[in-house]
Amino acid sequence: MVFRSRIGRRAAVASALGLGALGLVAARQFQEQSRPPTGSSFPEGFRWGTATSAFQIEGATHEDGRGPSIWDTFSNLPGKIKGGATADIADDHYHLYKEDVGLMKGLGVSTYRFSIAWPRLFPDGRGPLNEKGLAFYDRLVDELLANGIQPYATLYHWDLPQALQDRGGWQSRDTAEAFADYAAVVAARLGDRVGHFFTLNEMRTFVELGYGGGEFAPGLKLPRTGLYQVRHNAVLAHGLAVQAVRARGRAGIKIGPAENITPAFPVITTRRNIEAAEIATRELNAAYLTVILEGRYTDAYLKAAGPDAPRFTEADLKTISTPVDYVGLNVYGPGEFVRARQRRPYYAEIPLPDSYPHMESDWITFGPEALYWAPLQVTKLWNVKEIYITENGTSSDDKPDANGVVEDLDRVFYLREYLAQLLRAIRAGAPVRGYFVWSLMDNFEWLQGYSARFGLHYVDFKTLKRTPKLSASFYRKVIERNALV
Ligand code: IFM
Repeated sequence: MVFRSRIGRRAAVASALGLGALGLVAARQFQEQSRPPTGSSFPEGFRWGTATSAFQIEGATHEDGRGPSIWDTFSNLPGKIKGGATADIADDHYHLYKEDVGLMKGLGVSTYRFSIAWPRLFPDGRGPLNEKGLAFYDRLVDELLANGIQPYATLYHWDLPQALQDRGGWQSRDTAEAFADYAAVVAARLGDRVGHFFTLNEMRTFVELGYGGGEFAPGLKLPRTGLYQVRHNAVLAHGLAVQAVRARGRAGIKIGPAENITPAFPVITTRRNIEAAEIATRELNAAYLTVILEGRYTDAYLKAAGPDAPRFTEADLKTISTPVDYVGLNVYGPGEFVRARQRRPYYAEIPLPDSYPHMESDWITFGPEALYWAPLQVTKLWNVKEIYITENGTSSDDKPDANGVVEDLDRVFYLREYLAQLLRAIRAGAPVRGYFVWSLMDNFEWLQGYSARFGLHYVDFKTLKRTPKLSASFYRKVIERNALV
């Protein structure tokens, strides 16, 4: 069949599907869903990068005056981490950072997202700055810039100074204030060269697992009231840090959150289901992105909290929703599938079965459309003008073969499928400015220790030798052409 015009095409699809005039909308959505992106180029100036975090790669946990973090304490408890691993050496990036910047150069990335270890700068959480700790980030930033790579720094990637946990941790509002003081110092000292910051990485993960389920550091299982308050303190810390960085950094400095959004997918892309998925995404993220971007907790969130709702003031909500320059999204897979329904909450969740296809790490459900729906929903729900995909990737267990080649086809295909959906989102109007693969190299993967490998580079943890995997050459080509290959 030859379609002569877009309208003609829609009408033809509608009629082929047996739909009347009202079916035109559905038919258009049907077409949009099934149409692959035409052309494969990303927008000019699109930022390609890789991401890491301090605790997962740096090692040198006792060096140059660094204080212990909650993850040092936790990972040293027997039975917490697979194989009894600790991050004392990790990738030894603290000493090998020049080599690692070389790996980035090899990929051709224009940006690098790393995190700053709060306990390196303030071993006690507050108090005098440890200059030696800061000097490491001076060296790293200078090395990146000398190689033409723009640093994007995350202020908190879960390594809370143990001293602060001992004084109440994220259960206490003081921690949010201490975080802002630390952020101000970072902005004042690194902000002349670092133009982009992220506040807290994945609030949902460190709060829910660290203070709710107890699986992550500091290993607490707080009652509901405590957990609601920790969530509030985390978003408050985000808002206070945005203000502190703006107050102390140079003019034009940019900052936003890096959150692992839980995106809801429409089970079938009818208009009603698409709208239901947006409503669901807003509710599923009520404690984090929603309150940050709206300055209020949703009615449903407060109703569900009941007497356990956090204590907060109007002033807190204003601080939490201080306008951000962009939103960072860590996206690995679908959150929930939803279908529209006529009565509140106007959506029905269809939980993913345990047997839903997943990658080597079972929590990474394979759902490339997450990179379509998440940025589009964030754009539409909150009128966000700039988005970064601050993490996306998968683990795989591929090892070097006899010729030293690491053929991580799973990762290559995963990245390709997800990037195709990201391109679709950009075509549909999502203002995505950059993308960071998690991760530059294999590293300390929290509870999994060194057994889950997310890197584009294979790391032999005995010799610390880094070897580019097949996915590194795939990514290099994508970057070189600024297009899917
Ligand atoms: O390694 C983690 C990272 O620290 C936070 N986001 C998910 C990654 C893979 O599990």
